[in-house]
Amino acid sequence: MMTSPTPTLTELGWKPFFGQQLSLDEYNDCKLGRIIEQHRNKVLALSEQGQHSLILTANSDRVCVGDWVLFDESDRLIRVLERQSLFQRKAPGSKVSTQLIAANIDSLMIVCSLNNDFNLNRIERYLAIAKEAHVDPIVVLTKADQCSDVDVKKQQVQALDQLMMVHTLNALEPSELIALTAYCKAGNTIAFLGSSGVGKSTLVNGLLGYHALDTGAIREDDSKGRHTTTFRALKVLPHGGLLMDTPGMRELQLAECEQGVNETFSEIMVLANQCRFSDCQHESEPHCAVQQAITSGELELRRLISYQKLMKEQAFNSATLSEKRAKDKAFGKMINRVQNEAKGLKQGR
Ligand SMILES: Nc1nc2c(ncn2[C@@H]2O[C@H](COP(=O)(O)OP(=O)(O)OP(=O)(O)O)[C@@H](O)[C@H]2O)c(=O)[nH]1
Ligand SMILES: [Mg+2]
Ligand SMILES: [Zn+2]
Repeated sequence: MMTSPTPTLTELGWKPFFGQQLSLDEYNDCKLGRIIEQHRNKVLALSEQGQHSLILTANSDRVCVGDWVLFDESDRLIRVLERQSLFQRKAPGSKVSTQLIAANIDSLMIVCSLNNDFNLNRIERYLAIAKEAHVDPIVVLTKADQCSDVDVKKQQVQALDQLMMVHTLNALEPSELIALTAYCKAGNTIAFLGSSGVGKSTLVNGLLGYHALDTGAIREDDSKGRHTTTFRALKVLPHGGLLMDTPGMRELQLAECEQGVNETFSEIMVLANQCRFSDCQHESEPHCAVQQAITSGELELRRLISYQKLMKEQAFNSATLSEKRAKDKAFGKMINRVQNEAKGLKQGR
């Protein structure tokens, strides 16, 4: 494997936005680094001095890959700097919380393969989290070498957003990655998200020019990936730019993503403005511009169904989250009260 000298802060993606957040004391006394790897029990930061395995406690700020962090001489985390962008989802399974996916991302590569994984509804989910984070999405359709109707599928993706960049390629063919190198500008951080087995690690290796990350063959019976990548990692490109590889996601449930969903379906927003009722649900109300657009063929029914599904999902998850936060807050207050009362008793008050 190639070893490169420790990058400078600028090469790691440092921007004035982060510098403005530092106090003079922090600037003089703290160490500064970027989270480059996040494992189940370990978080690695890279500073101009090298790698640090950070010590976190139950009270530490939540961190995720891409974060800029301050830590002390013993590598104890002090705080996380305010993020310029953040991708998050509802934590998978029955947990009521959000999961931080990646921070301070400049471009998102939504990776989807042109074999059995191809799914427009899924791409719309990723678009919603990108829009919510104000990050430009780029769609990369891999395994073009295994698909007989590449142009049809590319058109379908382009139809989701005429202004979005959509690339089709064979990720195993280095010459086909040239189109993606244009995004790899010095200091730019690019995250790769998508299902398992679509070729995220293959793309990152190809752009790096060496085998930095493990890749794994997909299952023969159903073409699904085997979840080869198990942790998120940020890799510095030799010619500038940073690439973030992530484990394939089984489910991407949206939470607190209303604006992102609305922006992803902006043509429905435009139509909805023309409905007679301002609270039109676009179901059976009279003079519904959205339903009219479906009848005339201007709007695809799939788009409306997908929009409504994602909107409901994010609203439900957001409500559950705020309910839990309210409960936690009340519980915290109760604990404080009990502790204060106990103190009072001890002191004979
Ligand atoms: N034919 C072909 N195979 C590809 C292409 N991209 C990736 N592969 C293969 O697909 C398999 C999965 O690739 P990975 O890079 O491990 O996929 P991943 O998205 O990182 O998957 P996880 O780490 O499980 O999330 C590997 O066997 C790759 O060699 C492509 O464009 N064409
Ligand atoms: Mg991988
Ligand atoms: Zn309507």
